Amino acid sequence: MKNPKIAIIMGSDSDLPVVSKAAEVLKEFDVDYQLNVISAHRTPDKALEFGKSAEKNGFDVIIAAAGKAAHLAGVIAALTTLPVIGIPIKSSTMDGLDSLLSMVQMPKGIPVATVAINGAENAALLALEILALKYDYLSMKLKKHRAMMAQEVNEKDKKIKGEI
Ligand code: RP5
Repeated sequence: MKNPKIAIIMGSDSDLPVVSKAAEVLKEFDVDYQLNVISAHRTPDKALEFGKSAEKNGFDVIIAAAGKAAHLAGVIAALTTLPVIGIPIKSSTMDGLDSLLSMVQMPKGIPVATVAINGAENAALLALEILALKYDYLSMKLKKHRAMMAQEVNEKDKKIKGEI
């Protein structure tokens, strides 16, 4: 079986500070990813080419981040049957609500799994959960990750009791 591969695309390099958090999660899980800046509005031909060839290029899941009139995830989802996870990026004027609504309100037939505004870590984790259906070792790693999170919460619980 080939190694899992995720595409992370973003509308602008100004999205990178948020998007890089998804890349960090994938690094932690040792999963390959490819990062690209592709704009549905400013480089429509590149978006079209990427979406049409994503499956042939060996990607399993696509994470698409965009802000403002955030159409990138929806446009890519229209061009492929690979799962597309959208990250609405918080823009300066409307706090990301514009991006969220542009991304989440897809017409029936073309789903985009939209995470929270700036929810890059969850986008990566959701991509890993999708991949874990096919790759058992990722399912095991995800279970360990959940157990670690629970342990951290329990430690915080103990700590605050000692403080008051
Ligand atoms: C969107 O417009 C991008 O995804 C970005 O969030 C926003 C602003 O882009 P820049 O003007 O900073 O390039 O297409």
